[in-house]
Amino acid sequence: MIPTRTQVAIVGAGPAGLLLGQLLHRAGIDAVIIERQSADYVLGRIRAGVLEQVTMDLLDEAGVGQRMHQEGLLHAGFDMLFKGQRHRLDLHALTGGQQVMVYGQTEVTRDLMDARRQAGLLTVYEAQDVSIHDFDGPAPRVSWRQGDQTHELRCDFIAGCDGFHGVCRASVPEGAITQYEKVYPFGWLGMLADTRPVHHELIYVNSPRGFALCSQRSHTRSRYYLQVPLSDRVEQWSDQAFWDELRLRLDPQAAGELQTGASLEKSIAPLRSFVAEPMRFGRLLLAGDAAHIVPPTGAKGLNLAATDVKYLAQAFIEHYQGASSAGIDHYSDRCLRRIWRAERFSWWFTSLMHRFPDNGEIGQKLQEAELDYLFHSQAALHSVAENYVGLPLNFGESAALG
Ligand code: RFL
Ligand code: PHB
Repeated sequence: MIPTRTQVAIVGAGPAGLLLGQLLHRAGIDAVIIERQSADYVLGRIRAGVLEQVTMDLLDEAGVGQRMHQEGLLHAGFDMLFKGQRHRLDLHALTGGQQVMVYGQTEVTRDLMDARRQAGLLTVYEAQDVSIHDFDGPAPRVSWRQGDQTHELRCDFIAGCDGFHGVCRASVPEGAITQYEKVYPFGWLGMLADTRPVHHELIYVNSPRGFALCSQRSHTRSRYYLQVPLSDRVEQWSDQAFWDELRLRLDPQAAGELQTGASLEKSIAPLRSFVAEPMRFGRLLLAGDAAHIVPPTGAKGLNLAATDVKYLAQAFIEHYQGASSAGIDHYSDRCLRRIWRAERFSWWFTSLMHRFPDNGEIGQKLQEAELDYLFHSQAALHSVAENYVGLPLNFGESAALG
C-alpha cells in the first residue's frame, strides 16, 4: 500500500536518496522514495569506485558498512604516469595515515537497497511522470503515475535526490536559481572486465594520446577508462580496440602485464562541471548530482552526494526533534562551500591529465612540467593528497582560516 502522507518524500533512489532514507529511518523519521527506473536498472549503472573516509564513516553510521569493510579494498596511494614513467603518490604518508576505499557504487547501492528492504521501507520503482508541487508553501506534494493509476503523496519536505537530469531542480522557477556550468570537449569510455587489475593501486595516465585510468572493483575485476572524443559512439569501440588503445597509453611494464578479456560493460560518459545555487527552495532541498556535477577525475561525485546527505539528514533530525530549523536554513551554504572546493580540485585534476584538442603541443608540455614539479615538491604533493582523500568536514571553519 502506498501511503498518502509521509514526513520526507525523497525523489530518486540513487546513492543519495537511499542513504538519506536509511539515515532518516534510523532517526525515526518517515520517508518514501519515488524512483523513475526499476531497481535492476539502477543497479546496472556502473559508476563510481572510490570512497573517502567521510563516506565510509557515513555508511557505517547508516548501518550498511559491513560488506564494504569485508570486500572493499583500502588503497594507501595511487600512481600517476606521465612522460612514459610511473610515479607513486603516497596518500597515507602525505596525509598522516589516511586511505581511500575502492568499493563500487553498485555495491553501495545494493547494500542500501537490501537494508531498506529488510526494514520494510517503501521505495516506489518505475514511477512515471513524477512531479513536485507547492514546495514554496507549507504543504508540498509529489505526484506520479503507475500504469493508469495516479498517486499523490503529501509531505513536510521534498528531498530532490534525482540526479542531474531529474525533475526537482528543473521545477524551480528560473529566476530563483543560478547555474554554473562547464562542459569538457571529451568523454570517458569505461570498460568493466573480469580480468586481474593491471596494478594493485589505481594508475592515472597523462599521455599525448589522451587520458587513461586503470581502476578496479576487486582482485579479479578491472575497471578501465579512456578519454575519447565526444563524437565517438560506444559501438565503434570493440573490446580489442579498447585494449589496444589502452596499451598504447600505458608504460611498457603495465602494457606488458595488462590482462585482457571480454567486457562486461562499456559506456561513454560526458565530462562536466556544474553547480546550482542555492540548494534549498522553501521545502525542497536538493542533494547530490541533482545540484552539482564534477568530472570524475577526482573521484568526488559520490562522496559529495554523501556529505550533502549527511548535512541534510542532520538538518531534518534537528527539525523533527524540535530543536531548531537552523540546519535547514544553513543547509545550502554549508554544502556549497565543500562542493566548490571539490569542483575546484576536480577541474584542476581534469585539466592536468587530459589532452585538450585546442591546447596543442604546448599544452602537453605545460602539463608535463606541472607534473614534474608536483613530484618534486612536498607542498604540491601534500595539496593533491589532502584533496584526493577528502578535506576534513570542518575545513576552513577555524577562526584563523576564516
Ligand atoms: P544518481 O546516482 O544519478 O541517482 C539519481 C536517481 O534519481 C532517479 N531519477 C528520478 N527519479 C524519479 N523521478 C525523476 N524524474 C527522476 N529522474 C531521475 C535516477 O533514475 C537515479 O536513480 O545521483 P546521486 O544519488 O546524487 O548520486 C551521485 C553519483 O551517482 C555520482 O556523483 C557518481 O557516480 C559520480 N562518479 C564518481 N563519484 C565518486 O565519488 N567517485 C568515483 O570514483 C566516481 N566515478 C562517477 C565516476 C560518475 C561516472 N559517470 C558515469 C558520470 C565514474 C563515472 C564514469
Ligand atoms: C572508478 O573506479 O570508476 C573510478 C576511480 C577513480 C576515479 C574515477 C572513477 O577518479
